[in-house]
Parts: sequence; structure tokens; C-alpha cells
Amino acid sequence: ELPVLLREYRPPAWRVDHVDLEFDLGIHRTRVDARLTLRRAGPAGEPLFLDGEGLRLVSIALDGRPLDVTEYRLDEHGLTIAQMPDGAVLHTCVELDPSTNSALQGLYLSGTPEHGFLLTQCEAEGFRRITFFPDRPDVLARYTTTLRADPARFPILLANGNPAGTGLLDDGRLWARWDDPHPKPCYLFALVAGRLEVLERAFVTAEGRAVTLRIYAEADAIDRCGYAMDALERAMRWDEEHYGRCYDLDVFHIVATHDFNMGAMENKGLNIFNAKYLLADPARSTDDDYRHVEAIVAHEYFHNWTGNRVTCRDWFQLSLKEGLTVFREQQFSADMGSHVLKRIEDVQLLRRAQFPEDAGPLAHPVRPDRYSAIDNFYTATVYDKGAELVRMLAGRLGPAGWRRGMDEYFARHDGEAATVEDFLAALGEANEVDLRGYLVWYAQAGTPQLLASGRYDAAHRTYTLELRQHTAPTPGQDVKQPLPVPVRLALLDAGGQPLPLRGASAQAAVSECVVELRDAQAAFTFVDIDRPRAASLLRGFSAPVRVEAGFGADDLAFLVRHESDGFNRWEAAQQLARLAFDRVLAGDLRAAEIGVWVSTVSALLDDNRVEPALLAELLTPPDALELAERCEPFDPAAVYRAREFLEKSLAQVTGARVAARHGQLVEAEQGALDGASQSRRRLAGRCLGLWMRADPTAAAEVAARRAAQAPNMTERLAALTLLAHHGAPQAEAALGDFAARYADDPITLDKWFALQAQIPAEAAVERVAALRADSRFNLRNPNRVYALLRAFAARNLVAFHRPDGAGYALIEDCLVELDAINPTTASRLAATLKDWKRLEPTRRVLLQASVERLAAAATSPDLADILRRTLA
Ligand code: B3K
Ligand code: ZN
Repeated sequence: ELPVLLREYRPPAWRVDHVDLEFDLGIHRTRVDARLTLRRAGPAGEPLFLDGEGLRLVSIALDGRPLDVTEYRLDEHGLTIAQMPDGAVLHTCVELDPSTNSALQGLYLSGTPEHGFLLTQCEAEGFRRITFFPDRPDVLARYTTTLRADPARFPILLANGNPAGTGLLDDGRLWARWDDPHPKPCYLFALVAGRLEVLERAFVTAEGRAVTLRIYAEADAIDRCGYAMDALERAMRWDEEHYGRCYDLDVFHIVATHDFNMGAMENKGLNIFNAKYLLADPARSTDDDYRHVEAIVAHEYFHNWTGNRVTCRDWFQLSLKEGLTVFREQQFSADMGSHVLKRIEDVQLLRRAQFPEDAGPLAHPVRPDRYSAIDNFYTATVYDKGAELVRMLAGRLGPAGWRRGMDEYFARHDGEAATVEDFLAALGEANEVDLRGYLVWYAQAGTPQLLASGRYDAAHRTYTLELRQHTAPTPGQDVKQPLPVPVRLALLDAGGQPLPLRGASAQAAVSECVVELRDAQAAFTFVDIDRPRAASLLRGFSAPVRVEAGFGADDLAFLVRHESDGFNRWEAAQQLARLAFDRVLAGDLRAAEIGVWVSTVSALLDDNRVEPALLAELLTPPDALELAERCEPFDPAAVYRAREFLEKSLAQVTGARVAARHGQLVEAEQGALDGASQSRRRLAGRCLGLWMRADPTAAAEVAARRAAQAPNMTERLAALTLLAHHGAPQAEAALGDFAARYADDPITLDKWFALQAQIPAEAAVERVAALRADSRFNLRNPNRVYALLRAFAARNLVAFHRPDGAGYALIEDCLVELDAINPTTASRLAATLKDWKRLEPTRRVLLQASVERLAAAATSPDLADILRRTLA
């Protein structure tokens, strides 16, 4: 099939002013009556086309007159009516079977036919599986939705908007009507029907609107929704305070399901969440889980303005809502916890997921210019690189200018479907600056490389920083343009203090500044300055680039010791570890860089001014997925071994100290959720990890006790993971205990699957194969597929990449089966195969053959698209 192209965008030929939906709900048979009030918006004579897939048409009428079969045409993509008046009400009635919808797009069943409930997922193109409709985000309509069902089976009936009546019909069925006053694209439509419990709270907006907040979940989960409710309230307040945005309906509903392709969905007034990102309780959730719940609740809530009130003109603009909403969530999460740790986490995610994506065959711009399957573009690039672009824009405008610009964006485009150009124009014009230079960032794929070098001129007391940029070609983009790159920097004296910075134009001196590189290269000179000991570049990760500043181990060690910017201190430790890693990979096990890294970061253990969670991060070398990019050709086992060598080297030097520190940290552990307790647990986990490498016997005994008895899941899971990953003698018993204890909790059992999938040993292939055959595994449940199979393929360098190809064969086999069940999940799993071309020859040949066989077998457009691009 032909790809959809950005440059071929045409406004819709038909508008829909009002949508009146009626659902007669049943697990095996649901009937949908839709009355669309249509208005011609394009040239006269243009036919009406409505998307529709997998729908059984029962009846069709135009302005009350049933249509004859000759008056419309049905094909696998939808419905065409050639002869249309300029305005009309079209009534269609279709039937669906939600119980057989394993793709989890459109209307589907969560759980079993006996006990489960019905729900919808429409973004991006699921509404066409519910009724015939112009399924594109620039058709905004007002919806009224009436649901009818057996009250014994479906006592709760929810849809978007405000409640507009409920009652019993003569036949004993329950009906409920919902009215959404805000025009919306159909991808934001949702309904939920079933037996659900509710948690309720009252909220009054800053504008004085009384809102009832409700979270719905199945009976065994409702007690675990309190934290999400607190997070929701915090997010609502924060958006009022920081963006002046209030909620705009009388109710705000969230529903939790275990059967969901993604994290969550921002349907207007009726968010639907993967239970994994909504439920939290002290006995079963880790500190990471709590942070994720808060972040995702906030993210979906923030979409109410960035995504829903102002939506996207077309799916190429996806980052307009996603990049912006991720950025808003990042700001919120930083305010709720630690700014430095949040920034570290975001940059880690970028480097582990987005940089590799941008360097491989699936690379695409933040605003792609073509797609064959839009669901394949919900990527780290669109979300996380997109958020980095917004961060640069916000940084360029400063806090007051950013707020002015966002106010202008909302004022101009509320109730509209907008573009990236609209966004840049609103931000820029509100501040009288031209931001169009940033459009290149949206259009150009690939991570730029920034080369920096500094020169001090003692005679003139000037310091000149030379910056150059280069972006390597990516698929379909051979020639790259220079980008505007904001570089936040300070120059430090020998004590780590920032030197006063003055430009040639003699403004007042500052301790930190931002220079913007606009061309391929430029030089920036600071005058009247002492000789700096070190340059602290790209503070706070001011642009999503890879920096090469040619710093040696001693310069980086200096920064680790003296840098006051927390993020850049961590960054220096990471760079130092990367230098050490490169030496190990080259076989130079006695290289000075290794010793400098070990001595520099281990010394921090004795510095009690370092905040424990930050210390944990300072003591951790970059993730194997980041280091993998430094290995060309890519030998996954060698990357794992080299990183492990670093870990062991650090462990040997710190062994006794980390053992003692671990003891102190867990001594007073109560499982409290405040930031300081979480911070201590993070360091405790890191200390136990190092101790495990220094003295496996002693550490494993403690780990086995913590896995069984620690008063919080963070420690239990960390301890269990270490036992399993280090092949400790206690591992199997501990795994068995854990599975028995959490047998009826799918979210916790997923953690058990995921940690075993990542055991860094070749025999993990057989273990994963056995777990796949286990009765607790279920290929129809995306969370379980991600926990076992994606964790294995994406994160297990040793087993997935076993040189005999057994890991590849396992995933190939699963993908063939999965494609027939759930194409979205299949193609997300298949994206883990993208690195085949970089592999060393033995593995490359094997993985390439797997990918080629899969490409020939793929039946869904989603999987076919990923594999075709992977092979190209
Ligand atoms: N907008 C949804 C993602 C929908 C994915 C469709 N394949 C969640 C989010 O980003 O908030
Ligand atoms: Zn989103």
C-alpha cells in the first residue's frame, strides 16, 4: 500500500457538526447506531467517504430515507456515497463482536467473557472499527453518546463528557447518556461498560467549577487507586498554577484495565489506563512504579489542553501533542520530586531508546513526512526527542516568555486542529522572536554530534570556545542541515567555581550562559577572564546531541569532584565511565582511564554531602544499551563483559564500604514513600549490586533475606533481581516464593517474568522458552508479552543474542503467532530487531535471516512496515 505523505495533506471534504451515537452493548454482539450531521466543506460534487473496518452494516439512511445498495459502495476501507446534498444526516447501524477483538483497537473486551468489561481504544485509527466516520484528527465534532445494556452485567456505563441522564428501559435494560460539549476528533472517543468499583473525590477548579473525580477499577484493584487519585489532584492544581489551565467538564474519569496496548489514553473526560500505570500500593509497588503512576496520570491529564482542546491537524503533527505533553509532565515531575534526578532519568531514556532509534534503520524525524502504519510512529523520537525540542524552545524564551507563548498558543488554537508551524508561530509572535529555525529539528532525523574545543589566550585574557556540528545521514535523508543548538555552559576555576563570563559586547558578567550554534561551526569568545580549569558544557543537557569535547580522564574526574550543576556532575561521571569502557572493550584492561573512573566515583562514597539517589547514579556506569552504540561492529556479549568488568573493578575497591553502607541504609527502612526514603532505597540497591560482585556469598545471603522480608517492593525486587542475575544458589527458591506470593497479581507477576527474561546468561533462552509455555503466560496480554518477550529481546544482550541464534529463533516464532493476534504489540516487539545490520557477522547473518523470514510471513500492515524499514 502507498504511504501517506505530509505534503499531500488536504483539508477534509466533509465536516461533522454533531455525532449522535447509540450503543446496544453485548460481549459477543454490540450494535452501534450513528447519526452524523454532515456538512460539505470541499468542492461541490465530491463524494462522501467514511472510514470503516470490520463493520457489519445493518442499515443505512440519509435524512431518514433508507439507501438502496446502488446508492453507496462498501469496501474493506469504508463507505462511499457518491450523490450527496451539501448537508445531511446520515444514519448507519452496524454490528460488532467485541469478544473476538484481540487487536485491542476499537471496542474490545478486557478480561473474560464472564467477568470482564467492555472498553474502547481509538487513537490513532480505532474509531473506524466502531462506526463509519471520517477518521482523521482534523474533523472535530460534538458527541452525544447513549449506552444501553443489561444492568446485571453492565451496571457502569461511561462515555466522554458530562452525564446527561440515566434510567431503566421497559425491557429492563439500563441506559445512560453522555454529552460532551467540547468538539473533539474521533480518536478521543471512549466508552466503558461493565462491573467496576469506584473511588471518588471532589475537586474545585481555580475558576470555581465543581468537578467529581472518579477512578474505576475491578473489585480487586480499587483499593490501589488512592495514589493515582492524589497524583491527579496534584497534576490538576499544577496545570492551573503553571499554565493557567483549568479542567473543563463536571466529571473526570479514569478506568484501569489489564488489557491495553500502551501506557494510557487521554480520551476526553474518560482516560483509560493500563493498570500497570495506575495501581499502586506500598506492598506491591516499587519507587519506580510510584513515579511512573504519577507521571502518566499527569501526562494524560495534561493532554486535556495539549492534545484535546488543541489537537493535531494530521498524524504527522503527533509530536505537537506528545512532545509538548511529555515536556509538561517532565516539568511537573521535577517539581514533585528532584529536578536533577528527573533530568538524569529523562536523558537516560533518551540515550537508551531514542538515540539508538535515531541511529538505526527506523530513524525518522520528530515530524515524519510519510507513514504506512501510523501506530508505528508512537516512538521515542516523537515523544522524547519531541519533548527535548520543546525544552529548547522553552529555554530560548525563558520562563515568562514560555508562558506568554503558551497562552498565545491556547488563545489562538483552542478548539482547533493545529500544526507544528502554528505552535512555533504562536510562541514566537507572542515574544517577537522568530523560532522558525527550529523547524529543521522537526524535519531532520538523526542525533547531531557536537564537537567542542576551547582555547585560552593568556596574553589577551580571552577564552574561545569553538563549536562544530555534524549529523550523519539517516534513511531517506542523505544531506543534513545545521540546526540551532543551544549550549548552556559555565567555565570553572580550579576550585570548581564559575568564572564571570563576559562577551565581547561587554554585557554584565554572568556565571552561566547559553550560546546558540546556528551554523555548521562557530566560535564564541569570552573576554577578561582567568584561565579556566574546565569547561562545563551543555549543562542540564541543553540540546539532544552527543558531545565530543575531547576531555581526558583527569578533566572529567575534576568535573565529577567539583561541578556544582548536579546534572553535569553526573554527566562527567558517565563520560568518564565511557572512556574506561572504550579501553576495556579494546582489551586494554590496565588503562589509566579505568583506574581514574574507579577512584573518582568510589571516593564519592565517603562524601556525605552527596544526596543518596544521586550518589547511586554517580556510581553506575551507562546502561549496556548506551554502551552498545560504542561497539562497531556490535558484539553484544563483548559489550556485556566489558561493562561487567567495570562493575567488578569498582566493586573490588568499594566492597567493604558498600556492604557497610547497605547495612546502614536498610537498618531503619520502613517502606515510607517520602523522597528521602526513596533516595536511600535507590542507593541501597546500588550498594547491594556492587557488594554482590565483591563478595557474592555474603551479599547473596543478605539479598535472599531482603527478597523475602524487606518492608517494601523496591528492595525485594532489587534483591531478587540480583540473586537471579548473578546465579546465586538462593535464586530459584526466591523466584518460586515470589511467584507463589504474587500469583494472583498480574502486575507483580509481570516483574517476575521480566527479571527472568533479563538474566544475563546463555541459558536464559531455555528459561524464556519455558516461561512462554507456562500456563501463566498469555500472548493475548500485551503487558505479559512486553514483560517476557520484549524485555528479553530489548535488554538481554547475552541470551537474546546467543551466537547460535536460539534467541532470535524464539522471538521469530512468537512474532509469527502474535501478528495474527495483536499487530500493534507485534510491531513494537519487532522493533527490537532493528540493530541486525550493526551486529558482528555471525549474529548478523542469523538475525537477518530471521527478519527476512518474518517479513515474508507478516500479515499485518504494522508488522510488515517495521520489517520492511528494518531491512531497507
Ligand atoms: N495518546 C496515547 C497513545 C495512543 C497510542 C495509539 N497507538 C497515550 C499518550 O501518549 O498519552
Ligand atoms: Zn501522550
